[in-house]
Amino acid sequence: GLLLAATAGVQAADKKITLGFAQVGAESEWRTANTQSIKQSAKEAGITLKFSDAQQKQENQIKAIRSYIAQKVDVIAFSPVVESGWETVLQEAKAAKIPVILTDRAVSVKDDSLYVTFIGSDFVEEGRRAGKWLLDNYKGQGDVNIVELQGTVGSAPAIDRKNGFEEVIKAQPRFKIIRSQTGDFTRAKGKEVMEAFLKAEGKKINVLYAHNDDMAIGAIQAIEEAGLKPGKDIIIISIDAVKGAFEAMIAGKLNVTVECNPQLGPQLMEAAKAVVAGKQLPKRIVTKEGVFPMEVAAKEFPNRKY
Ligand code: GYE
Repeated sequence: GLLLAATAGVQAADKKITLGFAQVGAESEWRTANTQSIKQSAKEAGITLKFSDAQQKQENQIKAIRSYIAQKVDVIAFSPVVESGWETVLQEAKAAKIPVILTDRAVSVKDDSLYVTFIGSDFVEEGRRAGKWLLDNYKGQGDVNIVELQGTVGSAPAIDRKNGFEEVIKAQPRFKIIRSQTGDFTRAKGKEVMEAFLKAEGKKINVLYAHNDDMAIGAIQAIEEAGLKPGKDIIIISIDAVKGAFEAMIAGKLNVTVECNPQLGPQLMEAAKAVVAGKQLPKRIVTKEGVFPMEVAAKEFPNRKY
């Protein structure tokens, strides 16, 4: 009896975990680094990973999650493209007794028993840091006209980064957001929307706040094509701190980037193992991040991992 029980225990501990992960897409440098982190750390943790790319469409993510339920994976994890509209599929996972871990982006659901934990950044705080950098470092006098490139409509980082930034700049009424539109977190869209901003407002624009580096990098191109100097004629603030942003800062074209760490893989694998082992997890696991202005870019660049 004892021996049998011990063997059963060993088998349970050794059983390979299968994790189904529904990724947002491949829209940015951040996302590419995030996907790499998840694949790499699954391998290192000995977890079998089923991975799908939703091409930034919620319906594709829902389909992927349903297929993971049908395949009876041990754990489902996903980075929800938008905040709302998840109740039904999360209830299906719960009914199938498959635990769900959220990574990177949050959902808005009334019943928080629909997921085990949410691992990711504090996007409101990132927006505040961007706003604080602006208030502390802006040199010019008079009104400050800001244009904003928002992330994907309805996504947690777009909503939160907007709110955090506005909360801080409200303290000084001369800082005004004169235009705000989505660039869907991509370079191509960031460039396109910045072109429209420049057409409408021209030299009135003092500052660009982009919800991610890729959109800022796209916008830098638009600004140069309009004959203006990015980083000088227009002060540029963005979020993520990917390598492309460091290159732009070293070239003097981007003024600051607020860090958002995409390397969530190791924490996710740890959480997946813990939940399968029946351990309790905190409802919220926050990642640690910094702020990098242009002046430190060259020195920091060799240390960057994504
Ligand atoms: O900032 C952006 C990506 O959800 C934090 O998504 C992530 C955001 C990131 O496309 O570059």
